[in-house]
Amino acid sequence: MSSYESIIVEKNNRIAVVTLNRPEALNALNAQIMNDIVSAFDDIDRDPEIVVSILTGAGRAFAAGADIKEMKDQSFSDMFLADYFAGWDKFAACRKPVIAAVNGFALGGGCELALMCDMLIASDKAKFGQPEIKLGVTPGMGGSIRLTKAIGKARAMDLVLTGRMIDGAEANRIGMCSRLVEHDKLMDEAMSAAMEIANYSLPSILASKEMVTRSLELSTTEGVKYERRLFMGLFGTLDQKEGMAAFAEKRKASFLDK
Ligand code: CO8
Repeated sequence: MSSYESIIVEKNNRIAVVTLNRPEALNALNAQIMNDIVSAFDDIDRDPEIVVSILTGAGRAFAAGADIKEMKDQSFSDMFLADYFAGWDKFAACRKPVIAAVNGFALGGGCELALMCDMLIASDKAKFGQPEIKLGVTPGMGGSIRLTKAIGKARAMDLVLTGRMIDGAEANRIGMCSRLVEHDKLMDEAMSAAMEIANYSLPSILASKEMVTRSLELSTTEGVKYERRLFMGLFGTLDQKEGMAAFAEKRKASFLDK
């Protein structure tokens, strides 16, 4: 357990669980919560004991968006000069996988934060949406790009232009999430996925995240080349030798993260 003002971080058995903890404001993303997340994930990225994280929210929201009360009186210059919310790019650049366990409202910046994560598991109480249009603005934390890549143009336009909310079942059906579970089983499901990942070798986990993430920005030819370089690079690790030897010897691999 570590001490941050607006989040809770628990680390155990190679897994960090990070909980957004402003339930009275439905975990609205203010500067404090962003700074806490940036600092926690910087620490997680450097921590050799941690391989994978779960990000979730306390109470009835994952995060109900950027903090509207904090933003409402900002001018263009205020936003532009402060590079308001650029910290989220640091979170999105975390090299270790992050599983979003979406427990409730994931709206606006909250939906965009879930989309920055690598795997997205939704509870049947989750509600997703990009309601910024109702506030006279647009998505501003990467939603127009990540949401469109996740669910396609027509569906992204539908959410961004109408501002309507969809439930976890619909989000799962249209490919925003990879798993939908009963609310009470959300953290068990996220933890079991994290434990499965945490069994593997860190170099191949990092390479997997890197290549899938980069694939969204590269052409097929460049992406395939990039993937092959990373794949070949893993033949320089002890864990590739161990993983393949264990297969040949019909035993469980014992990885060293080396
Ligand atoms: N910001 C600040 N406070 C919030 C937010 C928010 N996004 N969402 C909820 N709260 C607060 C409420 O004001 C309320 O506080 P209080 O008790 O002091 O009045 C408390 O949380 C509980 O909320 P409600 O009473 O409204 O709860 P309901 O169950 O009635 O409604 C909803 C829940 C539907 C989720 C409702 O709270 C809501 O519509 N919230 C706003 C959702 C929204 O519009 N989100 C998008 C925000 S804009 C955004 O995210 C842009 C991202 C890009 C920024 C990039 C900058 C560069």
